[in-house]
Amino acid sequence: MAREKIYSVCGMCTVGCPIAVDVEDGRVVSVFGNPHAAGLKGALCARGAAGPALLYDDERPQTPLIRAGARGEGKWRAVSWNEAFDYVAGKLADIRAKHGPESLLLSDRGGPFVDLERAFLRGFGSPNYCNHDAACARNVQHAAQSVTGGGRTDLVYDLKNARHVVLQSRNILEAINVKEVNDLMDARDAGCKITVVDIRANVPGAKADNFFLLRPGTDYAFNLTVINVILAENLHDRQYVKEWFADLDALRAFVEPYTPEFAAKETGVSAEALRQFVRQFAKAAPRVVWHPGWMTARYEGSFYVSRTAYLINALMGAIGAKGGLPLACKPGDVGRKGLKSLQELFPKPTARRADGVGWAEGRTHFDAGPGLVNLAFEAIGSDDPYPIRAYIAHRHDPLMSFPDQAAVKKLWEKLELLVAVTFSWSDTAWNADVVLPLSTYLERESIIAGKGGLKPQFFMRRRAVAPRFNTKADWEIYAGLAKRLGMELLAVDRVEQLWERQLEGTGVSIADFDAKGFVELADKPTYKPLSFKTASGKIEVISPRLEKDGLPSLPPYVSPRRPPEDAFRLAFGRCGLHTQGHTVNNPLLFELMPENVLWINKTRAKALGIGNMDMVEVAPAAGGGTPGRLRAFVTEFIHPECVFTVHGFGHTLPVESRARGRGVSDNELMPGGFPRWDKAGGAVAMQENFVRVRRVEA
Ligand SMILES: Nc1nc2c(c(=O)[nH]1)N[C@H]1C(S)=C(S)[C@@H](COP(=O)(O)OP(=O)(O)OC[C@H]3O[C@@H](n4cnc5c(=O)[nH]c(N)nc54)[C@H](O)[C@@H]3O)O[C@H]1N2
Ligand SMILES: Nc1nc2c(c(=O)[nH]1)N[C@H]1C(S)=C(S)[C@@H](COP(=O)(O)OP(=O)(O)OC[C@H]3O[C@@H](n4cnc5c(=O)[nH]c(N)nc54)[C@H](O)[C@@H]3O)O[C@H]1N2
Ligand code: SF4
Ligand SMILES: [Mo]
Repeated sequence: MAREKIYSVCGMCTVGCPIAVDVEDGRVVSVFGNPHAAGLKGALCARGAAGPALLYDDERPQTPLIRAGARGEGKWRAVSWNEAFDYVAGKLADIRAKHGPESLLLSDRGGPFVDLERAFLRGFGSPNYCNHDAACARNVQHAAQSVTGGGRTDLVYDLKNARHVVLQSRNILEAINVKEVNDLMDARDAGCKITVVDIRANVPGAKADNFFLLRPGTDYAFNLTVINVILAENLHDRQYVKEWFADLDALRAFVEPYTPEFAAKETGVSAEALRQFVRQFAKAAPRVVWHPGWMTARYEGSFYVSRTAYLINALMGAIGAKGGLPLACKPGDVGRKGLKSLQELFPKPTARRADGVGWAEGRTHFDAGPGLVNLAFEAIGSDDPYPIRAYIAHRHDPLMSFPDQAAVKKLWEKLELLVAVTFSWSDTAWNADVVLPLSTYLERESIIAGKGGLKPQFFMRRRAVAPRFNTKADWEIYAGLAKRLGMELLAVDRVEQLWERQLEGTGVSIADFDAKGFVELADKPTYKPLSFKTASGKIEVISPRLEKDGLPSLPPYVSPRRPPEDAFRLAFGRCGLHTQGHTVNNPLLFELMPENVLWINKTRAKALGIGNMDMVEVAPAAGGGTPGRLRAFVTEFIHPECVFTVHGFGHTLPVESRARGRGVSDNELMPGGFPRWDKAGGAVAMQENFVRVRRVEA
């Protein structure tokens, strides 16, 4: 029997944990956490362990497909790769000739490997690269930039060395990054306190020293009050603040009215409990982390919740501190060279971005890198500032991840070419003109990726087994298109050609990845000295970038709208067993969790005659959308003003025999929700929707 152990990278979510894959006679028998990866402890989450079930599932696109009926009708013509490449490249060339290279939009899932598709887009001549983040963490990214000048991943959450961690809208034990979970649990064993601020008792709530059940949407009032108490009681790090704050007085004056008594009325948290908590928290400074959140595409004001979280960290002296949020090192910070960018093989496109990010009025403060894909979709619909006629959704499922499918499909009607590059079926793939099936992560290699942190590193995804079907790796897909579009530099035959180019000048060779699957660029953690890339070189309470776009740095708190008396605000989040919408049909994970349930407050349920596990119908309070049916989970541990469900269910595709018809899609309960977004943070605001719930016969 031929046995092999292959070091690679998990692809069941975008965290990308290092894995060790056991292969016997060309078959994957198990996947574990890479034992060499510090902090992982050889573990993976349930989704990571279910990777082989994805590989050996037949319910995924198995060969390139070209649409034979209307969009979304499900009629396909199976074609060879040659035909698929000729078709897509031919269409792209026509569209470029008619509308210019900027008429191509490409969006992806973000993450460590995006340099490849970005290089393709740039080689084609288009500036219109977007990632999914307008439905995820853009508010955090922009909040970090407005306070510190750097992005959210330029700071590390040093959970392992922390003494108090606040999880505000951060479900760290269910919305999993394995190393973070291990680090936090180690810290807790060593006495670290955990405070959870949430609208329901999530799993972290069960491990918390303090748990605050907030009225949904009042986090900003909570944070302003925390700042008020810190400053009123002189609990801040005075030395740090003197050195690193550009304008503390502005903050002091602004928070004055936000007393604990004010917060009590808004948030439901008692004034005394809040005061006690702030004192306890400040005692642990600077080894504290006030988590600025991750999935924050929730409210029209979520940006300011995140922004004040960063300001609280700064007041504690935690930004830059061990056990707080130290600065992430890049290769250059530890005397090494970074990977050579593939994008830079091609000249920068000259056209301005279609989403207006970086140049249009009100959008100059946004980070141009991955733009805002929701605004790019609006540009497709309006032809403003110019026509977009081709769109490649590269491992991205916008129809499942933005509110109101019908609204998004309508915007896409003008597209002459819609291509989905994906390893599983998705609503977006089903509605595409061409499906280019990607090999699963166990059947493909990726370009080399770099990761910043206290110990920056390079890591490599290797192919564990040959593809089971007629699918390809992403580098093979873009090489196939590049060949036909005259982009020689990407038209490679072997992945090593790309790897060698990436490693040029770094002093690292391909063989160096053999031992562990990754190469660390430093021997020990480096805590970099503080510096900020803001205009003042300091922490900025007043952000010139925001003000220039006519946006307040700190707007007065506005109480969130209350739902009509018989309705609820719709809240959502993660569970430990699934990734977004794309694992529901995984045979193993489906068995463990086939559908979502609706969390509903006990008192409210009683008034509606709803008992635990009763079947209920949930429908948009304003009408429209697609009402759905699911079981009620009746509990006192959710705020009465909202109901909650896990995102990603309610699949309708006939090609997913398990997931189809199980549970409810939260996105379809948000009719008219697509154009609602946070003007300061850039993300869509998906928790601004109200629903009604009634009991129905099972
Ligand atoms: N209503 C509501 N909407 C939400 C959310 C919510 O909680 N509620 N969550 C939001 C958040 S936080 C996010 S990040 C977005 C997510 O939305 P998306 O960014 O669209 O992410 P996925 O659902 O992970 O879809 C990625 C698609 O790419 C395919 N794929 C191809 N290759 C790979 C691979 O190597 N790895 C992975 N993981 N996928 C691959 C998957 O099969 C899937 O179809 O949705 C957002 N939308
Ligand atoms: N298992 C698993 N892990 C994942 C993912 C996955 O799909 N599955 N997805 C990954 C991705 S893409 C992301 S973005 C992250 C998401 O990571 P998180 O953002 O941490 O995860 P969520 O569960 O979406 O939401 C966090 C918490 O916010 C709470 N919440 C909702 N509304 C409010 C509010 O108004 N105020 C407060 N204070 N809390 C509120 C929810 O109840 C939930 O407990 O997880 C990542 N990890
Ligand atoms: S958190 Fe889980 S699914 Fe995500 S990369 Fe790590 S093991 Fe894989
Ligand atoms: Mo996300």
